[in-house]
Amino acid sequence: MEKGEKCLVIGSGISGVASVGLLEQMGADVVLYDSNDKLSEEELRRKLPESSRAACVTGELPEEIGRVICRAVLSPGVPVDIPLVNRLREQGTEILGEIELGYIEEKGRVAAITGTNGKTTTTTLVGEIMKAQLGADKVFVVGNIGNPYTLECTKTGPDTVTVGEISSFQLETVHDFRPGVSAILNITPDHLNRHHTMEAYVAAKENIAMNQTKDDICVLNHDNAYTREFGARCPARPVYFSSAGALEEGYYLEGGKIVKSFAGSRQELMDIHRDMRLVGLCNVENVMAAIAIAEGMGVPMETILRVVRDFRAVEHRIEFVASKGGVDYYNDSKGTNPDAAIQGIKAMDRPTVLIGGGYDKESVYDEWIESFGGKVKWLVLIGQTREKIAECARGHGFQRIRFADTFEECLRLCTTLAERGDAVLLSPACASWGMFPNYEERGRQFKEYVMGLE
Ligand code: UMA
Repeated sequence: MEKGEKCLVIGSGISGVASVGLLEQMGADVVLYDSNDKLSEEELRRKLPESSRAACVTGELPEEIGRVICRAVLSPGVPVDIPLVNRLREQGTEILGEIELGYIEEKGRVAAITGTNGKTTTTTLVGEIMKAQLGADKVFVVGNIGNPYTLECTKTGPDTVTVGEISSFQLETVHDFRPGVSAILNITPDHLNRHHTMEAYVAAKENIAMNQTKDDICVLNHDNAYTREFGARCPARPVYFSSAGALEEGYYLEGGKIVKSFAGSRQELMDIHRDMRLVGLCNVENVMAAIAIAEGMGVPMETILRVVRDFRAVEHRIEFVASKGGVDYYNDSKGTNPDAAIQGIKAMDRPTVLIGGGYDKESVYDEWIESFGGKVKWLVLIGQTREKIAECARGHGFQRIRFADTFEECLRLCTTLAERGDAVLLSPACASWGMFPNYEERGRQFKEYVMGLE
């Protein structure tokens, strides 16, 4: 980058603020812009370190600023087809995402994980495995997990590994990003309000491998039609995992054991009941993917299995909170789409009072409702989608529905409805936006409430 190059950062969340820092280190002349006109320029300024010389703009971006911009860095939450981005693209401004910006400064090896569900657990587990091999100071766990790549990339070196959880939003704006090992854990409908079509969503996910070659590895789920089919045309060498049946080549679940099979040699790696602390079939898949990714990164199997055996659930993902009054409370706030929420229900082994609803991502809820299978005794609905979900549930013959206007009212209602021996599960099948800044806050409020119960 040329010194003094005019760069625009769109979005003043954690990615935007970190991007400003990196661009300034690279010598750019930066404008931090946020389209939210409720934010003042002062508020944007306060998000930046005092040393920053970036200009801050909110609301409408004045045309004279837009005209002189050479590069625009998009935060993940900024759609690539909004009028401002279209205008910049048309005038020849280079458009890149925060992940691509971070990758420009990457000097080590990279493993990158995407998928509709399981990304956070798999990324965290791969991060732990890499740390066990290389030491914590040589591993950076970044991306959608909540740690911007642009905050860590300048610390990388030839002996470091970056493990990235990369969302479809982030993959829309990569150009040269090339992980040595990539993974697409699964693809089911999500974020269709942003990507508009399933084709566009799938294409964004596949971008994770677009610069890979046969020297690289792409770990794929053999049980998912989208990812299985991608293996045939993937530029990297595909390595499959499956929880549905034996594979000639790959990692699979058979008779409660995770098995590795390559070149005619079959090795039983672990017993999922005895050797794993994570619950649910989705987590068996996450573990198999993590094993495949870590092996692809050159970690000895002995180290991998040692870390897997000790690894516990990630916060907000089917996380057991506490047992109060004979009722078990589970926080699955990260169940932000129907498919993830189905995994939450599957992991329950008792009558369950389920909290659902939230921000409308134009999801379809039929399969989620069908997965209730007599286990869900009450569905307590909150947020923008509550009417839509209720209508869908009634259509499937499920009538035990209650509405709550606030999260607090919802939680009190759940405690009243749940009887000794039941579970209360927060697994809303929707994003938290509208009622909470993010799913973490929704999960935290749930846990705080539960811990405050007698
Ligand atoms: N904004 C604009 N113009 C727009 C849209 C947004 O100016 O057109 C502004 C908003 O007013 C706001 C800012 O952009 O001030 C927010 O930017 P952002 O939404 O990109 O949020 P960040 O804080 O930078 O967090 C992002 C990811 N957020 C999203 O993808 C929505 C975080 O993922 C991620 O952890 C973080 O970068 C670090 O990489 C969260 C998420 O919800 C967890 N991800 C989705 C998911 O997991 O389902 C994809």
